[in-house]
Amino acid sequence: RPIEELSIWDDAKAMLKKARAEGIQTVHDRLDRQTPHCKFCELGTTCRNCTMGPCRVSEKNPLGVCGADADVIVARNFGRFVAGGAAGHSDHGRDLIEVLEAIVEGETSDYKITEENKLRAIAGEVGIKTDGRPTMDVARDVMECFFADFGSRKKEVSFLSRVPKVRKDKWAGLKMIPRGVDREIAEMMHRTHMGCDNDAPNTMIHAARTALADGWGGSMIGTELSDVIFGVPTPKMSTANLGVIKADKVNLLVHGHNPVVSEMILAAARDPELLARAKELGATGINVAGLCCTGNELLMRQGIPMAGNHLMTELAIITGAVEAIVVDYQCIMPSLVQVSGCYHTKFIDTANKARFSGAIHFDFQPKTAMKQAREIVSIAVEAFAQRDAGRVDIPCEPVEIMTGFSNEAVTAALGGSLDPLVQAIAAGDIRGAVGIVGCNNPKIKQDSLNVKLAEELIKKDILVLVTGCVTTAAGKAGLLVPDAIEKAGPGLKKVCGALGIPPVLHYGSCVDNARILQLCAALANALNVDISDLPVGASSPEWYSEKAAAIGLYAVASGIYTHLGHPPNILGSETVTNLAVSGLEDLVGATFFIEGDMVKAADMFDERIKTKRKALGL
Ligand code: BF8
Ligand code: SF4
Repeated sequence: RPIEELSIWDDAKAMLKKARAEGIQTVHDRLDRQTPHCKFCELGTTCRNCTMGPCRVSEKNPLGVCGADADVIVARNFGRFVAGGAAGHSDHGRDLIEVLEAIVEGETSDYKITEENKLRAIAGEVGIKTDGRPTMDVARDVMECFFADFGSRKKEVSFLSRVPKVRKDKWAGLKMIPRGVDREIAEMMHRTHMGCDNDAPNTMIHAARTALADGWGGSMIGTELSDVIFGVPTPKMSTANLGVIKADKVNLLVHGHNPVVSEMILAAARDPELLARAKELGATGINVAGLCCTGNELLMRQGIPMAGNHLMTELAIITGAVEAIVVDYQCIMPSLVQVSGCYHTKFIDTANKARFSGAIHFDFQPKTAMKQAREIVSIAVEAFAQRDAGRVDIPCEPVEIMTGFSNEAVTAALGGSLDPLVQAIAAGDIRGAVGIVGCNNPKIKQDSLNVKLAEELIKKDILVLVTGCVTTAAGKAGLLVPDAIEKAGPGLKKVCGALGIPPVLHYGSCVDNARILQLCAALANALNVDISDLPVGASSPEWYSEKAAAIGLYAVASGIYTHLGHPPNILGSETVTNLAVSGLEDLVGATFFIEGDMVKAADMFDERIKTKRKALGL
């Protein structure tokens, strides 16, 4: 495909040209070679769950060897897909509990409890006594409580304390209450073994339960403990695009998801000794910039610059100015090792559960975190000497962005409560809110849909919250600065203008979609309604990952009308497809809708918001 069709961004296009000139393969080249994809896999009608198969079912051949039909096969595949995503987010959450454990057990001094107040607030919410108790005692109980949320001894995960009662009752009636994170994921695997759950709607209900265990369990724990350990995000300015990579500095990119590694790398990069060594080698400093979600985590809390989102990860290395790329896990294309190998770039992995052949490996542990982080930064610094200045091309100047919108920060900006927001919604200045979340997908012109939908929604006085890879998209489009109110409708312009905030708020990484869930629950509780009564929505226009599917499903199951730019691989089953795009409405008060045209998608949200406002008497 011509480069013009691959991305809306000049920095991406310049680097794609450079890649082609230098003979470096990218994700786009590989997609072209993989196209056309297998039709059965696209429809979800292929099954590899046992060795009587693999089977592919169709009109001509409607049953697998065991007798499973398209409905059963599609539901099972989708269920496992969602379980994969829930496992990713939740295992990330568990890693934060393990860091808390290391703090509580006195095994690390590299990590600390930074936000005692937040720790105590969370403890209160999950029923742990805090009055007059030492912080470490409270922390230990929080740790035990969250570890237990992963198991099977509880009737429900702890943060269901945040969910409006009507919603919980709805879930209870559907057997959709998430009991334990690992339990629901394991049960999903069990149900989809040959000869278990052979009723597609029933499998889909459990898929929703698994997703809820992610949203209100694993992800929420991940977000909340990250805040406790690394700080609650507050509004601040930063910059984005490939221009954040600096020709005169040692550039170290952090990529992946968990702030446990990247926070330490950032701290180590401020070490005066390492800085002195960088200067000795001719650099003016050490520049830590972010990619994808671990970038979002550091952006929200520390204001580091963002080099790019998912489809920029290969391209960032192609600038030729990256000394090291340090990864933890998730969404890290294995091709980055090869692309790094085309330059002086060191590719460093840090998690035993996410190793990359050909990488420099560190088994990163809380006990030794700072020491290891220093070694890693030192590798980056030494690599500066090997940089080939002739191959460096940094294609643009960075753009400004505003970040750091945690619920705590928003509440503080509103003067201590959500009431002003409720009033702005009631008055119709803010007609509703939509979270635009998720990824890039090389099948879609990079960020074309992410940006377009945000622009269309703010015009209609619909507040937009962004997380994950949509962040950099919105940022590069100039939507994450207060001046972007000029692109918003009159009501949104008035409210955001008065507060000095953008009409598109950066709410964090993908696990931080839990912040949006919490906000919705708080608004519903304030109005004494269900989440499905709110004039809100969610969207993932360019999604690709299992995690995005889990997010979409927990949003819908929580009562949030959710848009996808393209369907998951479920179209081979009418039963499953109909359930997703209409049947769930009766069960959970929301559905998915699939729409590739963002003007139409924005209109759909508009209609939905109108209906919901009317029902609320607004
Ligand atoms: O968790 S948005 S491409 S980086 S999956 Fe991945 Fe998608 Fe980016 Fe973050 Ni989320
Ligand atoms: Fe085929 Fe059934 Fe085995 Fe799947 S579980 S591979 S449909 S025989």
